[in-house]
Order: sequence, then structure tokens, then C-alpha cells
Amino acid sequence: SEDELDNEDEAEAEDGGGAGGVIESDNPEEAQTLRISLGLNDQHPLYESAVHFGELLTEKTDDFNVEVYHSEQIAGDLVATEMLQNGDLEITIPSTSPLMNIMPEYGVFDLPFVIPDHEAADEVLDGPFGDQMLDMLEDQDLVGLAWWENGFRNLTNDIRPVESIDDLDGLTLRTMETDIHLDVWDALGANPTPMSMGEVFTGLQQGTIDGQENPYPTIDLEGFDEVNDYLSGTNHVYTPFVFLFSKPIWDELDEDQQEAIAESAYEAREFNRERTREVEESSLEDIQDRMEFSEITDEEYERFQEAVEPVIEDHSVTIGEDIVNDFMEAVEATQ
Ligand code: TF8
Repeated sequence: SEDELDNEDEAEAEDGGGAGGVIESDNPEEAQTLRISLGLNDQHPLYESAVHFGELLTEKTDDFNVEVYHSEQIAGDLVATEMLQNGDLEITIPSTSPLMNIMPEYGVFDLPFVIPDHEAADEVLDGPFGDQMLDMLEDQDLVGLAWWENGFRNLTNDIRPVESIDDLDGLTLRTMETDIHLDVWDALGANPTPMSMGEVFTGLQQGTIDGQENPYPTIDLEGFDEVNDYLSGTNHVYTPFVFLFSKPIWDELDEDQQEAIAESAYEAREFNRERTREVEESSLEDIQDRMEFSEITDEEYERFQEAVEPVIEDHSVTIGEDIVNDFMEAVEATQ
């Protein structure tokens, strides 16, 4: 029965995140429940930010309860997004990368070595380019409400310190489920293999993969530092999180409700960026105690950039030359 389902949901949320994962309306019985699916665990600032979204929303209106599910309890990024398209789930906050399987245009964020720093990322996403990319989601039955931060991605592995392209030779690396990342690591001489986030820890532990790449908070908080010895500050790509709402469910809401949700997602973005950047610093400090850290010299960084140029060219066709140009121009304008 529905009651049983509700109880199960609550038990699951309590299991993982404690009462923090459920943010109730002042009128919980009458309120509609919005479920948020996250791929990362409840230690990550993404979780805290999703809870913060729930708090902002329940301050604005009594119409909603918010339940935050973490660690792929509901689904991985791609499947959760498909559930939104079908009206089976209200909210997910995925990396943009797996979305390229739904919209090739979203691969633009996977082009490596383009966004140089946080300031540029913010400007590009908060400007017309970011708006254009959010608007595009509507045709896919998704409502894009805000850009949140995952961060710059960095490489870990268990075989050797990676300081140059040559060190990548033959390393089996897990990538996100996107062809662009596959081709990038292939061009750099590694041996990439795509998998969903939920399989990465076990893969590293059992040695079916030698390494993976993710922002520092994820490396720290998902415990990858326990199974990998070497960390390289590659900062090779900035793939954002995008706050998505199901369009079929959105269309059933009235305008005030839509506005309250949109505003809360947007307002929580500031909290999310601030927290993520704090945790990025503390995580890097933390993992350096347990991992050997290698920096990439400017010279070597340029070699990386050159090696992936053909990949960028190839994929510009599927992403759309216009989008790629707009993206490059938006980044240049920040410099
Ligand atoms: C990855 C991504 C993920 C996030 C998470 C599932 O490596 O960085 O960690 O998209 O929400 O798969």
C-alpha cells in the first residue's frame, strides 16, 4: 500500500542521512513530497546543499515536503534523469556528463582544459551561455533550475605517481559514462573504462581499475584515498552539477509553486558553491596525508592540452560547432 511505501522511504532516508534528509512542511499531511536523488553520499556538500534547498523551500511555502536520497539510493545520475523525463521522480542534481547521452550538446562541458578557474566557471554558467544550456533542457522534458558545483576533476591511481603524459601509459581508469572522457583518456595513453559512480569504490578496491578522476571532496569523502596511493592535480575539466526538475510534474504545479522551487534552487546555489569550495580545500589537505600528491607543471599541462586537441575537434561535430564556439568565447571573455 502507499502507507507501506512511505514508511520504507522514510526508513531508507533515516538509514543514510538521519532526520536531516527529510525536510517537512508545517503542514506535512497536505503537502506534496519532492524527492531528490543524489549519486554521492551524505558526507558530500551536495547533500548538505540539497537539504538547504529543502529548508529554503519550506520557509517559502507549506505546499511541499522535501526528501533527500543519497548514494544512488534511488538511481545513478543517468537513470534518475530518465525518471524525471517520465514523471517518476521530481528532482535530481547530476553531473552534466552523463546527460550527453540524452542531449549531445551537454558534452560541451566535458571538453577538457578549457575552463581555467572557479571565477571563469561562475561567469560562464551565470551568463547567457549557462542560460542557453538550461533552456535547452525543456525539449527533453526537463526543467533546468540552477548550476551547482561539482568542481575541477583530478586523477588518482594505485600504480605510480602521474606527473606527465608518459606516466599515464596503460593505466586502467574509470571514466564517467560519456564518449568524450573515453576519447580524452585514450588520447592521453590510458586505458579508460566507463562506469557509474556506484561501482567505482569496489572497482578500485578489487583492482579491476587502477584509478579514477573526481574533484577532491569526492576523492576524500567516498574514500578513494583508502584504495589509491597517488593523486595528481590535473584539474583537467570542470563539469558542473545541474539542478533538474521533472517537466511533467512541473507542469502540474501552479505558478507560485514553480517560482518558490526555482528561487530556492537558485538561492541554494550560493551556499553550495561556498561549501563546496571550503570542502575542496580541506579535502585536499586531508587526502595529502594519505596520498602522494603530484602537481602538473605548466609545461606538461600544455602537452596535455595539445594531445587532446583532436578529441575536441572530433566531438565538436556531435556537440554542435555553434555551441562549442559559444562556450569557448564565453570562457575567453572571462580572461
Ligand atoms: C562521477 C561524478 C559523480 C556525480 C555524482 C554521482 O564521477 O562526478 O560523482 O555526478 O552525483 O560519476
